[in-house]
Amino acid sequence: MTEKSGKTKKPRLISFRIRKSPYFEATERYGCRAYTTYNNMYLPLVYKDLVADYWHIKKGVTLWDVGCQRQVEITGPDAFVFIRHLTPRNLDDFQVGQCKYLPLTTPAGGILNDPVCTRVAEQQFWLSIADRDVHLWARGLAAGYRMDVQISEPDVSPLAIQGPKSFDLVADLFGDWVRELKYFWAKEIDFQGMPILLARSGWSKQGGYELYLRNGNFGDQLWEIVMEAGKPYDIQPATPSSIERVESGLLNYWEDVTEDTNPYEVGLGNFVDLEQDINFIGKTALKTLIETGIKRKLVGLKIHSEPMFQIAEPWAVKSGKTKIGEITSAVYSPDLDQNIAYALVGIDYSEPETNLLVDINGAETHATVTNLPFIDNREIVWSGLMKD
Ligand code: THG
Repeated sequence: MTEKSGKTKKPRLISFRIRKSPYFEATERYGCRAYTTYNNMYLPLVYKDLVADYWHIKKGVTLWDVGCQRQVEITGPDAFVFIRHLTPRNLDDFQVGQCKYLPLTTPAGGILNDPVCTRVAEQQFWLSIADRDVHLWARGLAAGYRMDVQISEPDVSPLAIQGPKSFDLVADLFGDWVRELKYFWAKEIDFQGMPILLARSGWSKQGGYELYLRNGNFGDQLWEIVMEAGKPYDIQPATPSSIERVESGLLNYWEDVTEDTNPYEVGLGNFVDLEQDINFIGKTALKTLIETGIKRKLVGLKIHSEPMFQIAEPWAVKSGKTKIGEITSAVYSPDLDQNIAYALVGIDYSEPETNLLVDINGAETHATVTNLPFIDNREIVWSGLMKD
């Protein structure tokens, strides 16, 4: 772009084609320096720098625009039975107001998505999806099954408040009852005229809440109210942390989990119930997998090299000269002062303490298999309350 003066103006690399969340303007105003895309929306990546943002999540409280966690809403007389066909998880005890992490499987047993599902009402469900077009899958299936359901993407935009100080801040804002709200439970509230579903959840293990705003027009207002109330706690805007989530054992779709992986390989076997009556998609394939046994497993790796400040690639993992797997995520953990990674490796190499090599751009680096998660933060997340 050339202005009259002849000076070149820096182009703003924002496109109509990618959707903006109702918090987008706020994220720009608050200094977001880079975005990625997720469900065809902008997702903030970094404010100060990845390590500063990470420490703030671990020590303080942070506000994340996660509006890209789109909701696929399923309603109608067959909504519950329909949801039950999408997932291997047993939903017998799924109550209104509860959220459940719900891997969705393909007929071959691969993972199609790993949303959080909220039962908003008896026959109203939100699938808070990872980065993949679940509504298309759901519409096709509903037609094929001839089920009486409506599938839509409602005006709902999650905003996450994460970090150990989130409990005090959210209690200041919404009342002390939020301290008693159990992990993965939600409550509908009217907050200063804004319709919100407030859930105890979020993609970190530092404790926190997600506010599902049910009217995008209030996006900026809600952001500002939270930032203002957060001042005594030194709240900072941040983003889902690529470092914290690996420390804590959270999986990322398209990295650690894809359609090419199944729940047993990536440690989600506890979300599969083959005994239930429902003939969910992938049941036969998963039964066969259990009988034949899995050939690969997602493991933790400690990589013994200088702090790694580069974007990981699917580097080859080797035993001697033989390639036995691939890195799916790798970061430097400042807390552990250690490079940590997930790798999908042959089952024979998945035992803790196994010594392997990672080929990082041609440099063979020693690595050791380790148990997951790298850091067990359950106490912070549950904060003294039992999960169910
Ligand atoms: N919150 C909401 N929507 C989301 C995410 C989220 N959509 C996209 C993405 N994240 C989906 N993936 C995950 C992965 C892990 C978890 C949540 C969403 C998670 N898992 C816990 C664990 O692994 O310990 C709890 C699982 C359980 O016991 O039910 O939190 O973060 N709204």
